[in-house]
Amino acid sequence: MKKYEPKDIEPKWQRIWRENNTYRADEDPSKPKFYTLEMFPYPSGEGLHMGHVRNYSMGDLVARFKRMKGYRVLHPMGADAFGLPAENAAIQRGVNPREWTLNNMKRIREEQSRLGISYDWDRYVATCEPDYYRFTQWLFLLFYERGLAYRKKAAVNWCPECATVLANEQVEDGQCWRCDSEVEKKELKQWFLRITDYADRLVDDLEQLPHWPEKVKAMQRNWIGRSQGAEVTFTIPDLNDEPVSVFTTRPDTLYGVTYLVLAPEHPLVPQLIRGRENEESVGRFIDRMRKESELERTGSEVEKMGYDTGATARHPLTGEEIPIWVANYVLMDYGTGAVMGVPAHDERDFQFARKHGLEIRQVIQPKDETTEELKNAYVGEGVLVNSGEFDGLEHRKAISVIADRLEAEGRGGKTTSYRLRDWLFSRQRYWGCPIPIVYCDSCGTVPVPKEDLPVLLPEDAVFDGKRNPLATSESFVHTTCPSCGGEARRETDTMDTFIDSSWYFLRYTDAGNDRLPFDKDQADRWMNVDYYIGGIEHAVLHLLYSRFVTKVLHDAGMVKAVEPFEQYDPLGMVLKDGAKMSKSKGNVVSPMEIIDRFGADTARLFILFAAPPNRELDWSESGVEGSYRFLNRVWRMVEQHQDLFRDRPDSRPEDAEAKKLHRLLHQTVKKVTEDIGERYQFNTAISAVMELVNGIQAYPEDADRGTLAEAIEKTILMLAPSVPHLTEELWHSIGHSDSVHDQDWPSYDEKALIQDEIEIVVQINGKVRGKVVVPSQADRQTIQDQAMEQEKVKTMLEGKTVRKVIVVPGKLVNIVAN
Ligand code: ANZ
Ligand code: ZN
Repeated sequence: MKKYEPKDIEPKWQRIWRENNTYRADEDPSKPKFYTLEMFPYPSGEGLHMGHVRNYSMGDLVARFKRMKGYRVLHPMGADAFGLPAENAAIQRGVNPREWTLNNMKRIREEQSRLGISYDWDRYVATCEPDYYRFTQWLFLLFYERGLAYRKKAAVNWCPECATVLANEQVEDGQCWRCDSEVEKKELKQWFLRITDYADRLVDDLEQLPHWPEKVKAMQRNWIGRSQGAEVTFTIPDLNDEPVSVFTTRPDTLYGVTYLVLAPEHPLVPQLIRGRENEESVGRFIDRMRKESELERTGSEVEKMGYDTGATARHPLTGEEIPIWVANYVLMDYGTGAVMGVPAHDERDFQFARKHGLEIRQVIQPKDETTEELKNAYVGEGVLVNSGEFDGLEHRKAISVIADRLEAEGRGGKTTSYRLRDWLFSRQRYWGCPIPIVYCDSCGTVPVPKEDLPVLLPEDAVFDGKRNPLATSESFVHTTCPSCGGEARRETDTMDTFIDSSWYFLRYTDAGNDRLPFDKDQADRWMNVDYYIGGIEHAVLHLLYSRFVTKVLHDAGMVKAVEPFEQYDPLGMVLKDGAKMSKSKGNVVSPMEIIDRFGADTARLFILFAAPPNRELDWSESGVEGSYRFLNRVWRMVEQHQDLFRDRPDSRPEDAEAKKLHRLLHQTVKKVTEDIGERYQFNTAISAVMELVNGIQAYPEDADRGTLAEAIEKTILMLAPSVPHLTEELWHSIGHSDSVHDQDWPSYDEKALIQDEIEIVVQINGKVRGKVVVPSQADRQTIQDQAMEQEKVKTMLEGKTVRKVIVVPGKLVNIVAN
C-alpha cells in the first residue's frame, strides 16, 4: 500500500493546478456568480501567521464548495502594500521601502501558494505598484471633482516620534497606535474626504445588510454616532446680541438651564474674555485643553474643570441672563461646540455645577411625586415642572413641542448631530500613494490631469526619520503647472493607506484594466462581494471606508452596487494555551513549520475543524496530530478499496447494512451541504464527514459493494474543499482523469434519508426482554403481532395469560401477562 506523503503530493498538485489554470475565475455568464474574498495581507517581514491561514482556509473552503455547486466563482488575492513599517525599515536599516515590500510580498505569496488556496493569481493586485496606485490617484481626482476632497487648516493629532499626522482612529488612549508616543495637537493644512456627507446613508443602508453580524452593525452605528436633537440659539448681550447655538438631545429641559458652557476652542471665547480680569488664566486653560485628547477631557473619571468667562447669555424663551463658562468636557468638534448646562438632568452638568456652585433647577419630575433636593441628576421619565406654559407636559412629548416652538421663533429647531468627522486623509509620509495635486503661484491648487497619472514615487528621497522623505526629493517637488506650464510644486503628502483597501475589491473584478480603475460591466458582473472574511479589528474603519467609497463610485455611475459586502464574517483569533499568539509571549506556531511536518491539508483541516469561524481557536498540537491521523485513515480507506473501483459496481442498497450506510451517506451530504452553504459552520460539516468515515470503516465485507463505492467516492468529494491536495490525489487514484475540483457537489436523495425499518424494544411486565425490527410505517397491530412472534417472547409467555399489550410506535411494546 502506498503511504500518505503530503510532501510529495502537495507541491505536485499545486504545480498541475497552476499549469492548467484550474482556478482562473470562470466567466460563463449562464452560471450564477459568487464572489468570495479574504482580507488581503499587509506584507510585513514576518510572513504568514496562523490567523492568515485560518482566514484563507475558510475562504477557500467556500470558494471551492461554490465552484462544485455550479457557481462561477471569483476568489482573488493581493497585498495591502503601502504603510509605515516599510518606511520604518528604511529609516532604521537603510533598506529601500519598495524592495523591502516586494521581498515580503514574494515570500507571502509563496507561503500562500504552499497552502494550496484556489486563487485566481492572474488578478493579483499590489496596492504599492504604479498600475494600482495610478487608479487610486484617479479615484482621488474623482472625489476632488465631486467636491468630496478638500484642504483645510485643522488641529490635527501629531505624533512627534513618527513626525506625522494621525487620524483620530489611530490615536488610542492619547497615544500613537504604532509607537505609543503621546500624541499632540497641531494646526496644519490637511486634506480631508467628505465622508460626513454620507453619514445618513452609511447608517440607513445597514438595514440592507441582514447577513452582517448585529455586533458589527452596532459598531458602525456607534462610530457614526447619529444623534437626533435640537439646536437652541442663545444671544450674548455684551456682544451686541451675537447668537450662540448649542446642540442638545433634551430641549425639554430648556427651563432648567442655569449656565452655558463653551468648548475652550470655541471662536467666541477670545472676544468674551477680552479685557476681563481672568483673561490670562482662561487663556492658559485654553492652551492646555488644546493639547489634551478627547479622552483626557471627557473620560467619566476626569474632573470637570472650567472657568467663568464673566459674560452672560440670554435664554431664548425666558429672557433670563445666565453665566457663560468654558470647560474641559465640552468638545469643539461635536454638535456646535457649546452646551446648555442643565445640572438637574445631566450627570456631567450636575458634577460641574456642584463643583462650581452653580444653580441646580429641576424641571422634570416623575409623575405624582413631589420634589426633594436632588442627590444626583435625574435622568428618568417624567413631566415638566418650573417650565412656564409647558408645565405638565410629558417630557418625551415636550422634546418635540419645545423644538417646534424654538423653530417658530427663529431660535433653533430640530437637528441631527454626528460623531463622525470628515476623513483626515493626508499623511506626511513617503510610502503611500502620492496625492495628485500641484500648487502653482498663478493658478493655485491644480489637479494633475488623469492622462498624466501616475504621479510616481521618486527614488531619491532621504529617509532620516526627521521629515517627510517625499519633501526631500527635488526631482519630485519641482514640476510644471498642468494649467499654465509655469513653475509649480507638487503636493508632498501621501494618502492614508486605508484608501488603498477601500476599493481593491473592485479592482479585482477587472485587475488588468489600464484605462480605468475598473470597467462598469466587469464590476457589475461580480459585485457585491458575497462572502467577506477577515479580522474583527477591521469591523469599523476598513468596512466604513469601503462602504463610503463604494457609494461615491455608485453615485458617479461607476458601479451598480451601493454596498460592497453582502455578508461579512468576522474571524475569530487563533490562541495558544488561551493567549493570543504573539512574538512577545513566545507562543507563536509557524504555519510553514506545520506544513513541513504534516502538510497543508492537515493544517487546514485542523483549523477548520477545531472551532466555529467566529470563535477563538485554541491551537493544540494533539488536535493537529488528530487531523493528520484522520487524513491517514481516509488515505488507507481508499487504498484498501482500490479493487472496488476497478469495476465500480452500481449502488444497490438492499441488504440491511447497505441500507444503513446508504442512509448515513445521504444524511451526511445533506448536513455538509447545509452547514457549509447556508450556515457557514465548517467545523460541524467536517465532523459529519468524520462520522461517515467511521460508518464506512465498520461496513462488513459481505454487504453491497456498490453502496460502499458510492460512499467512498462522495466522501472524497465532500472533503475536497477542505483538503484539496489529498482528495485530488485520491480522486485520481480511483480512476478519474479530471480534477476533483471540477466535479459537481454530491447531491442527496430525500427518499434515502427516510429510515424504512426501526428497532423497537419489547418488554414483558415492564422489563426489557428483547428487540424487534419493524417497518417504520407499521401500524400498532403489525408491531404487536411481530413482537409476540419473537421466539424469546413466546417462550417467556408460555403458560401465562396476556392481559394487555401497550404499543408505543417507534419506541416499545409492553406485554402485561400473568
Ligand atoms: C442639554 C442636556 C440636558 C443634555 C440633559 C443632555 C441631558 P449625544 O447623545 O451623545 O448626542 N453635548 C452637546 N454638544 C456637546 C459637545 N460639543 N461636547 C460635550 N457635550 C456636548 O449627546 C448630546 C448631549 O451632549 C447634548 O444634550 C449636550 O447635553 C451634550 F438633561 O444638552 B445635552
Ligand atoms: Zn499655473
